[in-house]
Amino acid sequence: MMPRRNFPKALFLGITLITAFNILLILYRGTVQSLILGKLHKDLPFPLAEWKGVIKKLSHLEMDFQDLKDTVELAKNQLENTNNTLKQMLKSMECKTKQKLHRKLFPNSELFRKWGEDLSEDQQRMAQDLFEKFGYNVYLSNQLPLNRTILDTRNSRCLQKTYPSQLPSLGVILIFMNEALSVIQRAITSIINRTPSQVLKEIILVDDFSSNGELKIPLNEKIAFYNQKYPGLLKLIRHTERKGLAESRNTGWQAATADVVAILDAHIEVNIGWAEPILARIQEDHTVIVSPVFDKILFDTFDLQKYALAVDGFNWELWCRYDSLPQAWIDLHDATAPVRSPSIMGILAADRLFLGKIGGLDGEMLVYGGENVELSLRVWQCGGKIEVLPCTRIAHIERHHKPYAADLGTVLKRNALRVAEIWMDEYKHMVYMAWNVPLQHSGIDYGDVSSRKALREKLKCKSFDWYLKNVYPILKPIPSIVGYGRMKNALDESICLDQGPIPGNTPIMYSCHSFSSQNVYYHLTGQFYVGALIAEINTEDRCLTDPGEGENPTLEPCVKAAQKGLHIYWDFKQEKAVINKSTKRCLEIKKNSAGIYVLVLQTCTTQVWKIQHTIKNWGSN
Ligand SMILES: *[C@@H]1O[C@H](CO)[C@@H](O)[C@H](O)[C@H]1NC(C)=O
Ligand SMILES: *[C@@H]1O[C@H](CO)[C@@H](O)[C@H](O)[C@H]1NC(C)=O
Ligand SMILES: [Mn+2]
Repeated sequence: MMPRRNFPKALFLGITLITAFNILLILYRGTVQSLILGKLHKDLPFPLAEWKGVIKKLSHLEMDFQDLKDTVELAKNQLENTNNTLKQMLKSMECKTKQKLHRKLFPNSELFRKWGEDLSEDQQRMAQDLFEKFGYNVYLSNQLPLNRTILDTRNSRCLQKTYPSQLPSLGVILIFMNEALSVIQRAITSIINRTPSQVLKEIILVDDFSSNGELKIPLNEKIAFYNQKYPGLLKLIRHTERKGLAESRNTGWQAATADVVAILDAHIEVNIGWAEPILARIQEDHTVIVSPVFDKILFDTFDLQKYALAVDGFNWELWCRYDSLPQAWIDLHDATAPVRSPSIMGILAADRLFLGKIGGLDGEMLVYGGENVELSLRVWQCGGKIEVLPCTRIAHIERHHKPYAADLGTVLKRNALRVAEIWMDEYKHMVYMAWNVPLQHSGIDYGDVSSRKALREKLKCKSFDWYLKNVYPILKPIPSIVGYGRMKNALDESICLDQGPIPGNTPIMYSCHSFSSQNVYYHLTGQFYVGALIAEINTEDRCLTDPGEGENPTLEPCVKAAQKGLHIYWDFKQEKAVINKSTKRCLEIKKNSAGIYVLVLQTCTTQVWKIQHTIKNWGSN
């Protein structure tokens, strides 16, 4: 439907442009003429008004006339030039207009939102195909120089830093699965060009069983070509079955021989001076695991977007995110100083032997997601530390979509439970609750954790409680939750309590689904959290509230609501009423004029509620 509608639109745009241009041309000619007249006036030895008087000065007449003739000649030439320029402009404009008239074949594709105006239909088809397959603009990548210059995003104080002349050697591991060849080559080129050759010992490519043809013989040929120029620098290891990101990283680590390993994605470009801070810091302290600062390579234009310095954190689903800089670091007033970080994003650099000693990556983590948190907890709890180095910047392509994982959520959940089981002790229930999974008989197979637990024993690692208190106090465990999950009224079990539209603070009843907007958490204290579990210091969960007037409940930030004296405490037992004993008002549902159930606060009838999961036998009596 869209392409057909779009064609007349483009035509109309073209005609409008041409018309507008003609009008401009007329105006422009007018302007040119008045400019020339202006010049004539200026070049005349007297103002026009005195012209008559001038003519009388016969001795000067001939000279003046010659002067005037020259000026007119000049003006004529200029006008001709201008006309030619205009003609050229018009021609190129017609050209552009014609190009714009290429039918947009994929008007809804994110790829063409800011890019690809001039592509023919065939080119559009090719670019869109590649985009769908890879999640970024391979068509463009194939045209960009492999050694392109990117913006140096470091703080200027990084440029004044000096590093020891003797640094440990560096091995770079690039892992990939069906990455575009030109993207991998650009990563390799950036590493070779931006790492001091005396420290760069090896680049190890790990192919996690790609199926793309161009990663077979063509990649072998490219590697042979690099190794001709830099003998022995590149190694390629190929998995013969898909093993996932964590195992690929381990494969690279096993093949490495350098003092320090940097384990990177293959869709990156390292920036100037990236390696020296890593090597110097790990030389100082071999227990530091380094996280670089990422910048973003846009998936469509491949432009670089600078990211602000931040630390790497995660939420109770163990999904990564950025947190603000710690006050202790800000107080140092040194933009180049390492920043203590609770976690890594994925990409890391480490002392090769230290990384091995603490167990590399957990190879049982599937596909991707959560493996970074697993390593982070292990590093901190088992005697290491994680730091973000502000002067180490790596540009990273953020895919528009991840072609290799249609249902990433299932894997993320499974990996998160695995991390919780191994590392999070009595706090593991927070992860279960955030994912809305029952504590017992979850039905989720998180694999065998015995060897990882044995490793934890062997390394005499600290508790998660220690980690929360000393490394990541932002996460706030909530021991008072006794019931969680979907909240249903016995009148109609196909609808669930739901946080309602965002923005907004009006809870609703809505057809039950599996998204976190229908998560409900009931506390022994009587609060109901509604929506995705946050449980953090700086961001508040929202509480079901009796606003005191009217019949509709609201959602209010819990702590603020409590401070304001709003009514957020409810009596509830499994399969009983949700009731305020003092006011005798109950949370109930009733059909509105359209026949749809809505939430109301009213004098209790006999309605009862059921919450999906209960904890510690709560509500059983
Ligand atoms: C990239 O390589 C080409 C060919 O070797 C060279 O001419 C060009 O200057 C290089 N560009 C940069 C930014 O290094
Ligand atoms: C129940 O009513 C009492 C008395 O008005 C009030 O203090 C309390 O906050 C109310 N609770 C809720 C959940 O409305
Ligand atoms: Mn990546």
